[in-house]
Amino acid sequence: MTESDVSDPLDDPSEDRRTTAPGTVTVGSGSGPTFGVSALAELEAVERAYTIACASGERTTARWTGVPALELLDTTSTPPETTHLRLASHDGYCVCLPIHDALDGIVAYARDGELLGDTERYSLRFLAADISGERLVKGLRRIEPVELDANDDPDRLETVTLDTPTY
Ligand SMILES: Nc1nc2c(c(=O)[nH]1)N[C@H]1C(S)=C(S)[C@@H](COP(=O)(O)O)O[C@H]1N2
Ligand SMILES: [Mo]
Repeated sequence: MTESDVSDPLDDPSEDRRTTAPGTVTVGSGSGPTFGVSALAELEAVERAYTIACASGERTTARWTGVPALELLDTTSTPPETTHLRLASHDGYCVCLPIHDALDGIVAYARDGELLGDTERYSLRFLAADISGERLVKGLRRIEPVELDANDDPDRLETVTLDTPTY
């Protein structure tokens, strides 16, 4: 398969891993607005405690600093029919959340007062309350609005099992 065979970027979650610089998040499905850590830090910050609960039983709670997903989505036009947001990572990981749940979250760049890029291999992360740890995407690369029918399965747009996890 050649690149031109990929007509719908949703068919290939890793489609633009080569073209989007690590450490930036792009909002929308096209080329539009892209934020690195310094651009995010210029926006009004929120600080919230979130617990990351893994299916294995491990739990960690920290104080995260970032920008509400809602604010970022407001920087571009989002189709009113949007039902879900697809959150994709630089490592190919990808989840699809109901828009209501996703907009309640933040794109974080710091944890317990330290830039993520100083202590982790990623610099941006999605965090939200009442979302399983599995869905709190590290190395966030893109926030993409999608429109699903009631009988469409959002899992179809997810990639949560990586052969070689990066983070
Ligand atoms: N990009 C990416 N995000 C990811 C994962 C991953 O493999 N890649 N693993 C998920 C899982 S299963 C869990 S439990 C949490 C773990 O986050 P932590 O390493 O900060 O505890 O990250 C989630 N986010
Ligand atoms: Mo996990």
